[in-house]
Amino acid sequence: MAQVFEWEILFRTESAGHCATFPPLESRVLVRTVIRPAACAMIPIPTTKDTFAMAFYDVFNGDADGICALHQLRLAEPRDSTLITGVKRDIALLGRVQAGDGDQITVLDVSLDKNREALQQLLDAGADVLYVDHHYAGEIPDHPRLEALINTAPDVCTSLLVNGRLKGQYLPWAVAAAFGDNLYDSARHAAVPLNLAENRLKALETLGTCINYNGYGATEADLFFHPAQLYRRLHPFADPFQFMAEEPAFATLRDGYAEDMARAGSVQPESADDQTALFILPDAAWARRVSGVYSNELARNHPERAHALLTAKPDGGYVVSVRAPVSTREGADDLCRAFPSGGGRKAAAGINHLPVEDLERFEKAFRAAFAR
Ligand SMILES: [Mn+2]
Repeated sequence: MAQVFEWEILFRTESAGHCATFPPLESRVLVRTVIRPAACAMIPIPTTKDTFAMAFYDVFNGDADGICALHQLRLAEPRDSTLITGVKRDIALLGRVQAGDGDQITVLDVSLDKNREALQQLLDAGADVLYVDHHYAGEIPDHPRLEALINTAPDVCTSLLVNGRLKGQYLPWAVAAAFGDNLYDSARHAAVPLNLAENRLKALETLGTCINYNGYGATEADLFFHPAQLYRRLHPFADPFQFMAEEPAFATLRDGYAEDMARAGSVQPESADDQTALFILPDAAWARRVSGVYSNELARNHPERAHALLTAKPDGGYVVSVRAPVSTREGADDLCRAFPSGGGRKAAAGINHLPVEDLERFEKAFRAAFAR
């Protein structure tokens, strides 16, 4: 009689300090060894076909919306997953996932259109994908292993979509995220059932703004916290007010934000009228961090005006943030997609690299796009 032994081996790495480039945090391998009575077969041979390993990947935008979407999902359904994220503009994230049969991938707040090829490959490899997003998606693949919750309406964000899926279980985080995505009306509307005093609502606004602010930068070196690290700091707190009171990361972001915004406020516009305003910020870490949130604030303070914020890059050219007028929330995506590295949403979009020689063409296209 042959004897069969089975071991389940658990590989595990500690989660602290790990980020996107690390291997899965946990995987299980089932090894079966058969020992037969014949002398020639006394050496145990693990049979690879019995090997079983399933991995979880959480892929998310490094801004407030991406982080708060994942936070809500993982409060509801805890998972020890590999985190794949980066600076806010780093949206081609799915290509970094190496997954196969039975692996579970959750993708939050990055355009499906920009991750289409990687998504198709992962689905073909046998992975299950939950995709929640509000950016331009193009055609959504029809695949039995893909669950897509995608809504590109200008007044929703990924965290609000996740909140709907979780039936409002962690609503304060979705409210903070909506503020972070500059969806102030949506945030206040969503917050109604919470019955918050105005100062508490304002605190959620500050929280969303600060987490969002942390995501902006050319590279992770510009950021106060790697978005995966910020997510891990925040994840122990189901209550956002407790997070703000107890976690020092919040004070770091709040102070950094105030300082960077004061610097940005002293920069005069290159051009400004009733319809458009264009600013150029210098090549500096503070400018790269603050450009996105500063353009959100400009957009709110001048709701009838479109805004373009260009931040000079060290090797020439500009990173561009465009905000459509808050009164219409339209046209930013079309404008930016007319440039090779452009993309985004109707209300807020950007260009990752605008060569210096394209500056004039951009200025013209920007004014034409929002002329009334
Ligand atoms: Mn978003």
